[in-house]
Amino acid sequence: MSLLKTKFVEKAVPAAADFKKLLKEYGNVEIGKVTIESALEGMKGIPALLCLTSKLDSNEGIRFRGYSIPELQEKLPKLSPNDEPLPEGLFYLMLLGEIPTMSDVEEISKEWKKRAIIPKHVYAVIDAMPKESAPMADFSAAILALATESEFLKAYNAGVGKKDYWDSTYEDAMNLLAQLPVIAAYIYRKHFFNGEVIAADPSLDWSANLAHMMGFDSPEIYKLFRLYLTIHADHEGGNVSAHATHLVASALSNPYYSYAAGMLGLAGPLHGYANQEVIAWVQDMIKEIGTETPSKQQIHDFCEKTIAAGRVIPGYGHAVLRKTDPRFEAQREFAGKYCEGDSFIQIINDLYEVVPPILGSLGKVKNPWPNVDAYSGSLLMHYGIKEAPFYTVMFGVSRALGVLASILWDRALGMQIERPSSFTMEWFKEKAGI
Ligand code: CMX
Repeated sequence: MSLLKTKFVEKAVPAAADFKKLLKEYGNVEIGKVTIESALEGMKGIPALLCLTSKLDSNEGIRFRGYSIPELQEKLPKLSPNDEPLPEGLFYLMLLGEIPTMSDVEEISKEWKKRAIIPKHVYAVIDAMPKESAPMADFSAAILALATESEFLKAYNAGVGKKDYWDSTYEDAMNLLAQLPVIAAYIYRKHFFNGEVIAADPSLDWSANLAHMMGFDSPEIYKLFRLYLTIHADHEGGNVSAHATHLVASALSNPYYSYAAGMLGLAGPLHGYANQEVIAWVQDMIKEIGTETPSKQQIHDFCEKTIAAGRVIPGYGHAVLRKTDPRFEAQREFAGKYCEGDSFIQIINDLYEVVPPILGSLGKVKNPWPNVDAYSGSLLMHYGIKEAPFYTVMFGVSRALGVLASILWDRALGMQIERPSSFTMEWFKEKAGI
């Protein structure tokens, strides 16, 4: 058994006993109240999910196992002191709750290289999708096609007992994480480079290899990919992609089905699709105003027009955050270091001044500040990755780190099927005293 798997089971066994004890002895302790608003407006704020991998504070932003993004940048293993952390290390941290050593990270890297095998029929499924299908549709279809390889499915069908579900789930999670960059790059090359595939370079890490297989090679791009794949990895358990993965996994669907469900949620405009919408929207702005260097007043007028048309400003607002997203800040810092003089990024920076007062003045937007998606596309554009419809796939590759670590814990703790109750309109009216 690999060191990571051994360490996971050493932690999982006592954690599962704690979990059972919590339920048995404290199961009837009340932990929050549910109002009509919280139930009918997306269940926001209802304490209803367990998430070990990360926690989101509305003012401070995300912490992964207690560590903020700047802390991850300082503490997680890096290839050189000025580099960004290796996401392999973040996976280790999210799974075990411990900062890994470089040798722990190298072990994971080695394993993922070994496991990055894609059966032929998966390529055939991607090839069969029409050119005009969205890259996220190809990505989800490919993940479903990969489910033929599911170790969980095989173990389940062979009659394995509940307490061992985590074992085959671990194998599936590790295989999927190894396979995803290969699939993502294949989809990118199919859509935008006539299907000319670039093979993985065994000397590169997980993130750099994705850039390489997409056709982009430079130390700076590799660094950007390490940052990108780190910061998008997890955002606690209630966001649509994490929750959808967890919900589907709770029915004992295998990790491929569960993660594919999460990806279909990520593909929505209010979630990960926003990273492509930001680019399309700024491009519309440039076209309409007729210059690549619009003034702040012109940007302001374009934003007002978007709102007046009943649309949202993509990349702004959040269901939980109430301040600027630290993932936005991390990317802005990267741009400040490496992308000076980029007029597109200048618009993104100007929007940061212009949009919050506009959204604030509407009186209904709970968070007028930017989220992760406001910046990410502009950085990719800077390095020549201009195909915005692909951006959500990159978000999805990163999100796999968090959601797969989480469903592994779901299996280890023996979590039950998720099944909240629903009520009729009459029931809600009666509760309201109407
Ligand atoms: N532009 C214009 N209006 C906005 C807005 C924005 N960026 N953000 C919120 N609002 C509006 C909502 O549409 C809602 O209007 P109605 O009452 O007329 O329906 C009102 O303000 C209240 O919404 P809220 O409580 O502040 O926000 P929600 O929790 O309902 O929604 C989010 C959060 C992210 C879906 C929303 O802010 C939004 O649509 N943002 C733009 C899309 C986006 O960037 N999504 C990516 C989020 C990050 C991610 O998951 O990747």
